[in-house]
Amino acid sequence: MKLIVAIVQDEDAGRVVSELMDKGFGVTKLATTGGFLRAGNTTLISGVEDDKLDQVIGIIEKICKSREQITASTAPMGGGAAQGVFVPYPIRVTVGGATVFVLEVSQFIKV
Ligand code: 2BA
Repeated sequence: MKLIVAIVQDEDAGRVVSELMDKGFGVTKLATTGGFLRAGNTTLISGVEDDKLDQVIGIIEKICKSREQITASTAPMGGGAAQGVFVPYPIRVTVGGATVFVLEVSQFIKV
């Protein structure tokens, strides 16, 4: 058995959950925050039998689109009086698709 941990964009999460549920997979949705953008994203966890792994990854791949986001970055100004002054400026980053980790499950227990 595998545990899939998929970090997806909030916009895609609802559709991924619906499709996984429709196909009979269990899934848990967690509200998370990305370390770089400090913006909300969604982490989905799903335990699946080994032979279903490709099917679940296929669903995530099909629904999750990469998008460009504008975020504020800072760079120090030049020398002189401006030295040490940080000015925010917009930068464009491409955010996943989905970032997916697949972990081996040693035990699956429901009590
Ligand atoms: P964030 O950390 O908010 O990152 C959002 C996007 O910003 C990233 O998209 C990437 O395109 C860009 N980015 C991240 N760090 C950067 C840096 N140091 N310099 C320039 N651009 C940078 P994705 O790679 O698609 O990641 C989307 C989200 O997936 C991340 O949100 C984070 O929550 C998670 N993630 C990505 N890699 C991870 C990892 N190795 N471990 C745990 N979580 C990860």
